[in-house]
This record gives sequence, C-alpha cells and structure tokens, in this order.
Amino acid sequence: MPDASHSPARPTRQLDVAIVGGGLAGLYAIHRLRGLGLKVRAYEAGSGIGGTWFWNRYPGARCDVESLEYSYSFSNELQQEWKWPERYGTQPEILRYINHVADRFDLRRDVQLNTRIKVATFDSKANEWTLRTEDGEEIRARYCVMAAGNLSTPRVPDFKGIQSFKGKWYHSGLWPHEGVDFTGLRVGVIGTGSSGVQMIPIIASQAKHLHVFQRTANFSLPARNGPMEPERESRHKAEYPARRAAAAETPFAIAGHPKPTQSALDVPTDERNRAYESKWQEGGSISYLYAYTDLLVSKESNDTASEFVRNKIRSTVKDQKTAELLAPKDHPIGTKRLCLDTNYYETYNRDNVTLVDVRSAPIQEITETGVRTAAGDYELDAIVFATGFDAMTGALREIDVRTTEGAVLADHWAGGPLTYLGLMVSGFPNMFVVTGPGSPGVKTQMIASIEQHVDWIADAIDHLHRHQLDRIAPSADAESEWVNHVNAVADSTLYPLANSWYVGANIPGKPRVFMPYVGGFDRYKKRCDEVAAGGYPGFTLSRHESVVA
Ligand code: NA7
Repeated sequence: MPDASHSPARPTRQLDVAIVGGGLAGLYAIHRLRGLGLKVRAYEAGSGIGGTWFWNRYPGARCDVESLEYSYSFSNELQQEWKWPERYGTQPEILRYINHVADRFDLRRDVQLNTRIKVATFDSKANEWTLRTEDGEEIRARYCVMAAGNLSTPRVPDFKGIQSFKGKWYHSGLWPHEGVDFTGLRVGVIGTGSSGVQMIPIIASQAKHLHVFQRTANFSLPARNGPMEPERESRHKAEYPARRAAAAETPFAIAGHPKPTQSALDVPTDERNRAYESKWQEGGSISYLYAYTDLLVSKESNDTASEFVRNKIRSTVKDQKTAELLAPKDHPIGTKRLCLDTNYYETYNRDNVTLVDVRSAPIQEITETGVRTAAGDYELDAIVFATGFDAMTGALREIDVRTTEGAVLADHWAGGPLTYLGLMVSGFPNMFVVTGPGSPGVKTQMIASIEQHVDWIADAIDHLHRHQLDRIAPSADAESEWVNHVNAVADSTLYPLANSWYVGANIPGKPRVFMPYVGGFDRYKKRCDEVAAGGYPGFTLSRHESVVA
C-alpha cells in the first residue's frame, strides 16, 4: 500500500500529463502533447535519455530493422537531414540520433533523469494521478502515459551461487558505459536470443576462449549489413512520405516488401528453395517471412522455410554435432523473434568457441570459478547473461499502480495482461500505455507503432478537452472483447507454438498468455482510427470535479 502519511521532501509538481520513460516513446509523447499546449514531463530511470538504446550497450548491439525505416516520421526535415551510415543502425548511432532529436525539438528540458517511478495512484475524487519517485518526490497529473518499454526489465536467472563468482559478470541490458574488453579472457555467454546472437561473434574475436551456453537454438538470418548505399538513401528519401504512408498499410509497418500472393505449398520445391535463397542473400527477416502468404499460419508451409535455414546452418557449421544443436527444431521459424546476424553460425567454426548444450545438461549453479552444469564445470573469467527481459509487462509490474477505488494493476493482470486496444486498462482511468500488451508494437517497426499510439492518445486527450471532459476509461466489456480478439488472432497463427517472451515463457511463474497483437499494424491502426472517429465506443468519457486547474 502506498504510505498515506508520507510527506514529500520536495513540493509536489502539478502537470497535465506525467510520462513514465524517456525513450523513443516518452520523447515523442513530450513533443506531441506539448503541441496541444499541455504541461508535460517525462521521468526516466536512466542517467540519459534513449531507453532501450541507452541501456543495451553490449558488443554488436544493433537494430534488426533497417535504419531508413527505424526512425521517426513526424518531421520530414528530420528524416531528410539525418544520415544513417549503415543499412542497420548500431546502438551508439541510434542513441546519437535520439539525442539529436531531443535537442532539435527541445525535449530535454521536460525529461527528469535518474528518476524511477515506484508508485502511481489514481485518485478518483480529485480525478488525477499521483506518481511517487524512488526518492519520495510526488507528481500530480490529470493523465499518465506509461512509456516504460517492453524489453526494459533485464532478468538474470535465479542461479545459485551467482554472488560467489570471482570473475566479472554482466547482463546485456545493463552494460557498463565504459565497455568491456574481453581480450585474453575465458568468457561464457548464457543465452542465444537476439542479444546473444549479436554479441557472440564479437566476443569470440576478443576472448581467449568463448563458451556459449545454449538452452534453445534460435533461427537467425544474415543481416547483410553494410555501408548505406548513396543511391538507395537518396531514392528512399525522395519517396519518404509515400513510403511511410505505404508502411502504415502493412502488417509490420515496414514498406518495400511486396505482399506475398501464394502459399509455400503451391510452389514446386526447386522454385521455393530459389525464392528462399534469394531472400537469404537479400538479408533481413521481413522479406524472408513474407516470401509466402502462409509461413506464419501453416505448419506445413513453415516447415519448408525452417528446413531451408536448418540446411544453411548444417552447411555453414563444420562440426555436424554442433550444427545439429544450433539447428532449431522445437519451434517454427518466425514464431520467436527471428534473429539477424553477422557471422553468427560461422563463429562456431573458430577453434576458440565451444557450444554447450544446457538443455540436456542444465546449469546447476554459478561457482567461484565459473559455471557448473549437470555435465561438468566450465572455468571462466567473465560471464555474460544474454538471458532477456521480463518482456511487455515487466516495467509496469515494477510500479505499484493502483486507484483509490481499490483497483490494483498487479491483481488485475494476475492471470495475464488485460487492455483495450493495448492502450488503456479498465479500472485505471486516464492511464495510457504505449506499445504494451495487446498492442502490435513489438511485432512492427516499433517507432511507427509508438507514433501511432501517441498520436491516438494525444487526439483522445484533445477530444476530451474540446468537449469539456476530463476522464476516459475503457469498459471491462471492451477490454475482454479486445483480449479475446488478441488471443483468437494469435491462435489462428503458429506463434503460440513457441516458448517465447511473447508468451512470457522465459520468466518462471509468469502466466502463459500471448501478449502482442499479431493481426498486423494495418488492421490495428484502422480499428484505432475507427474508434476515435466513432466517438470512442468501448470507452466511457466523462467530466469530473477536479483539483487540476
Ligand atoms: P531473449 O530473446 O529472451 O533470449 C534470452 C536467451 O537466454 C534465450 O536463449 C533463453 O533460452 C536464454 N535463457 C534464459 N534463461 C536461461 C537459463 N536459466 N538458462 C539458460 N538459458 C537461459 O532475450 P534477448 O535479449 O536476446 O532479446 C530480446 C529482444 O530484444 C529480442 O527478441 C529483440 O526483439 C530485441 P530459452 O529460449 O528461454 O530456452
């Protein structure tokens, strides 16, 4: 329970909108809501802005969506002027871009760094949110925008003995700013998701020896990164507004990939393999998964795409026992986040790299000198946990969100997250969520989803003001209808077959619920637009006595 007797050391700050998070979503929310003349402020736990791109500084950290796509679209001058040096942005480059945007649009003055929000309480009578920071500051605001990220709560597994380890250990999402030099060290990387797949080739090139502890093999495709081609850049920039509009008409919010027209099974094997080969050479995940209409809905079709990649792994990795361990067989390709890599599979041909199967012989404990598995001990100087995040709900689970009417978000979500359109939660008025559960965010070009969500939120607040209203809340019925729809869409695909962070499988005890909306950005945006144009069916809009002037 929040401490009612608490008296804040500093005066309470009064805002129209309090924003939790200073990443890509929080920053755009400042810009957009400020444009409505609202008093806004974002609270950011980090010592710098940038969210995901501030924290994830591990070697090789890079976006898996092409940089000309993975950028804000709200300012044409910005997208015309910014120069991306490579096909895919590195973490430092994306962070530089975010800082440029913050300066260019004067966003920094409304971001409070080093500030973690611990409690958020909606007072129904006052019709306002009170947020409390870790060090006791209070903020009051009519509206609250949760822009706290989807992959922002790093998780180190609860291994016995971790504190006894005499070497250094790191988590991919909490990487030291000064970097880590692994030269000459015996290193262990635990985890082979996107973070592990990106860092492993680079750590292997530095370390004396690298042991990769793999529980589940993941599919990875070559990124085919390289310097930005000037003609490609100028062509893309000339077409930018049209390309952004076209992207909004696609499931992934990414333009430039022709819509597939055929089932994988309608094509002769040779022709199908030629198509996969051309996608493999092209690089990128969307183009591969978009090769045929049914790769994510038909297991039989998917098997052809999965087997093509397994064969690539077998022909790349010389040691066939290692190749078989690296070839995923427990999930259809694309049903877990498809990794993009540079020389990932080739790395296992190095003499100083060993793959350790911790599925057949699990990690039992971390010892003073390394990792103990059921099959034996591995002596290490450094351990890297690329073990992922409490995805999608972690950041909100870490805030004590409740109302004076007795609603508690942790209880409301005990069986899995419930939202209407991924944007609001019944029983929690005036609290908006950006790209949370029930939103297509993580299955799309994330910045497009962020802009779409924030625009929708800004329009909703503007609508309330124009109608002399000051409260919006979804009905429980609309929420259940949306959650059922999200589940039904997921169940019509192959996604639920995988033990992914989309279903919370990596967090012991987390309810297994498919969290992202996989019906596509295009369908989702249409629905959101219809709701706004139709006067917000499914939401109750009202006016309340309020202490906010
Ligand atoms: P992921 O994709 O959640 O990957 C985490 C990896 O860590 C995955 O291979 C896990 O194996 C492994 N893991 C987790 N716990 C353990 C334990 N206890 N023992 C062994 N291995 C373990 O996180 P990432 O940071 O790579 O990527 C997150 C997203 O960021 C990514 O999808 C992109 O969207 C960007 P498991 O599969 O659970 O068996």
